[in-house]
Amino acid sequence: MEEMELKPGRHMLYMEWYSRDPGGLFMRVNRWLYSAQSPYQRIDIFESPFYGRVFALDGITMTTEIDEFMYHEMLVHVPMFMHPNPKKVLVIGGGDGGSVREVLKHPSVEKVVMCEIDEMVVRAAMEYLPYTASKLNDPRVELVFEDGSKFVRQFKNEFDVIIIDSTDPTAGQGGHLFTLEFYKACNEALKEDGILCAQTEGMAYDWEWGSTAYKRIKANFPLVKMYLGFMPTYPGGIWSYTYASKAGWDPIKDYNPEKVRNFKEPLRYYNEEIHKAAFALPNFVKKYIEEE
Ligand code: AAT
Repeated sequence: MEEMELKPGRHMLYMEWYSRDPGGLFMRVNRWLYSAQSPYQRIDIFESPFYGRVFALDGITMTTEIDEFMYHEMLVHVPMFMHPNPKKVLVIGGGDGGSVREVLKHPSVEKVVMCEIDEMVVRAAMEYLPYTASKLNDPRVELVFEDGSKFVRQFKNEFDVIIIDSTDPTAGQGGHLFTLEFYKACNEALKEDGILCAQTEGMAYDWEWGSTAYKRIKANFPLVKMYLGFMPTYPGGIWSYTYASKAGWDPIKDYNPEKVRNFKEPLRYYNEEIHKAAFALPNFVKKYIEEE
């Protein structure tokens, strides 16, 4: 049977309920592309007239095609530009491939290990999110399907940069990637001048998790700074990330914008000004992450 063109105006809706139940996000759905229950979580991918393809785990939006670049560029380029010569990178989580795609824009990178717990997420992304997953077949990429909190423990002094692209601590297996022990193991898996960067939730709704993650990272590294970036389809619209340096490199004082100015790959969000501005925190966020 020939497929009929779908007319606009009579769409289905997708709704995400935010934690604390204040309300949430809804989007028009044009057509559903994929739904499956993996051993870890429910996976859905649908097509929306405005947001493009949307990927959700257990009903929580992970990426949409219109704004995934904002999240992935901010999570990846801040640590990658802070490191003078990142060769070996570990991405934990990030099954859609967006973080790996951004890491590989850096010419110094020789190897990226991506440790994602759910192989079904990666297979679905390769089929239905071709741009986000576009670099997962690159020969420099090694895919590992395992709980990142266990996997990282086998390494000592191994990686230049570790990127934690995890689900929310309250969803699926994401909680393992927010513990004090996990951040300690990440510290040990990094080389002496290694850098860690983690997504640390939205400070508008999930400030307890944001501040807990920040404090736990701070307990394991000599220099730790939270920064923020726009992310329209995540709760609150502004997302937090936490940068940590084992050698104590400050993301403002020790930043070398030359590397950014000479960068050959086009970027749509990150630039020299954004790098500096992102570390300026609103008072309410500063208050949440203050030490007791
Ligand atoms: N770049 C996409 C954004 C994500 S996806 C996070 C990924 O982390 C998921 O594919 C999930 O399967 C994986 N994951 C969860 N727990 C673990 C674990 N213990 N080990 C390895 N991988 C894991 C994140 C968006 C977050 C913000 C949403 N509000």
